[in-house]
Amino acid sequence: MSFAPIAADPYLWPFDGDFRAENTALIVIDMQTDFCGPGGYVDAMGYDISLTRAPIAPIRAVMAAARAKGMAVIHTREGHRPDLSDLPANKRWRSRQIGAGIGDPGPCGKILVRGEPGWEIIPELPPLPHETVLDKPGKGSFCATDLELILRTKGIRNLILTGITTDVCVHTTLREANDRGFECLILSDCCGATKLENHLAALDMVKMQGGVFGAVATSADVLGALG
Ligand code: C5J
Repeated sequence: MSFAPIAADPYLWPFDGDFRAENTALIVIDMQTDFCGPGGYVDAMGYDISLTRAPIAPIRAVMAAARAKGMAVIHTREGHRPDLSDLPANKRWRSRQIGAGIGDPGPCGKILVRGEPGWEIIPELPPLPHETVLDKPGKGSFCATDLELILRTKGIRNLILTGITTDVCVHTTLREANDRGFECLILSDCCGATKLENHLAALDMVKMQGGVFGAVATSADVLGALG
């Protein structure tokens, strides 16, 4: 199934007009309680979770449309093994500086640890049983995961990126994907950051140099294209 290209900024996306359900995936990054729920990691650090919760409703709408068209939906979760053997000492040390030590107990269980309540994907955006859920120990979704193999095996070339946080895990994934030749579109209202300025700056960076990392659009643009 083919779709009309999206009037994204700074170019009509995808670059060559080849936008099909079969060659495109919707990536939903780290919509976990630790990043947008009360008592989670971001909340424990003292940030305003209304910023990281803002994308929930737009993501739900895009996810429903993508599923209806048979597009792959891939979910990621940032988190560490319960024995913390994949948690770099500097990552743990830094998180403790801000009072939310990764691996330490909190209101939602051990922070960013696999299997703990805070690490779960939020109930508003549940993956379907057949959808890929990718566990990653870092910020980028390609580092220490099989994401690239999965995408190449499915014949996916276009990525529509959503999730949190815009400036950290979404941006790292976007950069990793772009360097691997994937054609990326980031949806501005389907992402959020712990600081609004960082969200806006991260979106702006995508558009430099003719679209150095891809292009930016909104959920309405994608919903319009998918019909
Ligand atoms: C962070 C993420 N911010 N999902 N993770 O530590 O962006």
